[in-house]
Amino acid sequence: MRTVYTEDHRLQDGKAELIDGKLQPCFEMPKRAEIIIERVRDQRLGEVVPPQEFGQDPIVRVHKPDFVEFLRVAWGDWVKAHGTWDALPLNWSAPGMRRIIPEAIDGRLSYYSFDAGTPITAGTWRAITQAANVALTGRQMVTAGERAVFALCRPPGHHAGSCFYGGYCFFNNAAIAAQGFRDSGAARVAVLDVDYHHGNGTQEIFYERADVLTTSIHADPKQEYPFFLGHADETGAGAGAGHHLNLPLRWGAKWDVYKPALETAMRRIRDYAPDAIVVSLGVDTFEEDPISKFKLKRDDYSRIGEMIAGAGKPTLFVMEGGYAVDALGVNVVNVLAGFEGAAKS
Ligand code: OKP
Ligand code: ZN
Repeated sequence: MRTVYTEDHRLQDGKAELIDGKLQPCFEMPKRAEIIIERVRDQRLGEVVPPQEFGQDPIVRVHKPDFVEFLRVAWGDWVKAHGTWDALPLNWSAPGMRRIIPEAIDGRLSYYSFDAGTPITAGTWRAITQAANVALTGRQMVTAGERAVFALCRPPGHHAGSCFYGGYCFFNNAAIAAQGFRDSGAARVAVLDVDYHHGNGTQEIFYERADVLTTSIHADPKQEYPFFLGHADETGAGAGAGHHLNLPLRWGAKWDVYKPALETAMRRIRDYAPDAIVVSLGVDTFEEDPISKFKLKRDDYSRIGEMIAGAGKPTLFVMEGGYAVDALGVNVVNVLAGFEGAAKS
């Protein structure tokens, strides 16, 4: 399996996030992707190729133009107002307040975000457009006939919606790729999100559409971030009714409860008969993850890869979360190698 990768991800290197009541060093750090690419190379998973440039057109297919433009200018506007420390929002519009786009940069950060864990920095724009290019390049390779490709995106994307950022995510790389498959001839695309956190952005983007089936296995939003979406009764709306599947699991979930949930998701994906599958690949379900509370082990990731291969569809893996940095390369490559082993047999 080939990997798409660029060192430009290093340009997203935030100083701090607000977590557990403290400003702490960002868990979402450049080291994450570096550990993963090192393991990809050590294990000889396959060739590593750089992304091509696709411009803003495929991004505005899933994100609103005013949101994209905000991200493009946010750092410059922030520096004018406050200097070169990272940009973080401080308050949000509560029910009863109004959604009028503020002029001041502080207000626009608030308007377009949903948490204080996602700093905008000098290199954010380049890093996030390149992460989208990584996903789009992988999409193109799969469309051209590769059985599977790994898009080593960083920063991640699945919390970012049509007009909001948060949860370390700015552009929804997986959604941009899924839309890219549609725009290059795929009639139906399935998204499988195995990150520990609910992919609220991906759900929001495709919620009223039947041409992209979205499925997510994640920590129950009654217990876990992002809290306000990801419940089992959210199944799609309008034309998309019945085309979303949430499989929330309680804190402490081990392979014995994770496996049947993944079987359920894969059954739904098989029934949908998609032309391609996009996997939002988070490995923060790992037992040693510092911000998560599932208990998967290293070998479980090989099984996840095998089960995804069982669908027999062209597959694009898009990197999302995973913060146990030392084990990140092993766990991610276990999924990919597990997939390849099963795809061959
Ligand atoms: C991004 B991805 C948990 C605080 C959560 C944000 C987590 C973003 C995860 N105590 N802070 O889904 O891996
Ligand atoms: Zn996550």
